[in-house]
Amino acid sequence: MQTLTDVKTKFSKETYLYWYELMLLMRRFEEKAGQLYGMQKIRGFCHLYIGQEAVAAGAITATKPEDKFITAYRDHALAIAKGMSARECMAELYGKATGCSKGKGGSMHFFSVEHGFFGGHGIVGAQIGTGAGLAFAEKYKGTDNVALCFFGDGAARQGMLHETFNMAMTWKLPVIFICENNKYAMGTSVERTSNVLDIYKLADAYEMPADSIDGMSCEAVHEAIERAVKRAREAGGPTLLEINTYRYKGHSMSDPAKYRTKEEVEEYKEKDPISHVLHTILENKWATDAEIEAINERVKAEVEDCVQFAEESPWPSDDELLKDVYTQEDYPFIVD
Ligand SMILES: Cc1ncc(C[n+]2csc(CCOP(=O)(O)OP(=O)(O)O)c2C)c(N)n1
Ligand SMILES: [Mg+2]
Repeated sequence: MQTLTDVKTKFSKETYLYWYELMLLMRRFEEKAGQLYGMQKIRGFCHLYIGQEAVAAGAITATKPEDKFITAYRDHALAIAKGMSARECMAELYGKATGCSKGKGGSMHFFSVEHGFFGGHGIVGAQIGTGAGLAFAEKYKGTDNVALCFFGDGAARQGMLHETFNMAMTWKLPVIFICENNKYAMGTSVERTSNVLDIYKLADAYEMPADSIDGMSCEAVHEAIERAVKRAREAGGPTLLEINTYRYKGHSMSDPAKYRTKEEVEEYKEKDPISHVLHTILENKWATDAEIEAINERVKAEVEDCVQFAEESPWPSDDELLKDVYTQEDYPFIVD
């Protein structure tokens, strides 16, 4: 895949080709993860991002590598967007020692300080406060880096959001709050969780700039995040973006998704971001069918490679059990 610096020209041919390959990798990686889950190669929780890829793709081209990302448990695609390898991500799903969290976090807890990816969090809404903390650190250190803090429509109903919005505005922190409104929190629709259905309006109480965005469009996501990032870098403080998106699959692997109709799912699939980007590439004759096929093959090979890597990787050794957990430092006698 091209490097990020190659695609900075806004909406050039290179940008579209980058979006296409990146989103295809996210999707094929997760389709494979879904299959492997069925084969019990992957266990525990597993939440797929399929359908929401344009949010991650637009976010990455609108930011720089030094910016920090944090999200909830639906974290595979954002980690890949941040440049984490398919190998370290698949190995983490397998629970292997070569995984990005040494095989101890699993699907919900991808993490890489090196890539500016700060998780992967299972407690709904907890990462909203931590995301503001990441932004505080950047401001404290005097960098112009920003933090992108992703959370769901369900998380937007948590008290954590209000306390964080208050402090983030008071301190004008360089944080962009990104609510990925995929219409459901597990099986509960947005309409059943609040009187306020336009989540971006929650920012009004804190006089925080906010916008509502089409999350099936990489272009719209990129432009909105770019505006918010510019404001944050120039010490203008936070922004809330409600990005309207949709997950094609169930909440997690054990969700039969009976709370929505097939028609509703089909309606969103018509706006599929990968098909849309491919269509734009072909319409503009920016790539031949053979060139697209070469990208498809490259992605397929990368996914096959990461599965083989995960299969062949070792399990964490026994002495890893009490490393990187509070117990070791707080209660050192446990190790003896
Ligand atoms: C504090 C807390 N309450 C409840 C749960 C159980 N839970 C896990 S995911 C989820 C739904 C969250 O939905 P949303 O924020 O919209 O994110 P999405 O899954 O749609 O990406 C809930 C209630 C939890 N993990 N943490
Ligand atoms: Mg949701």
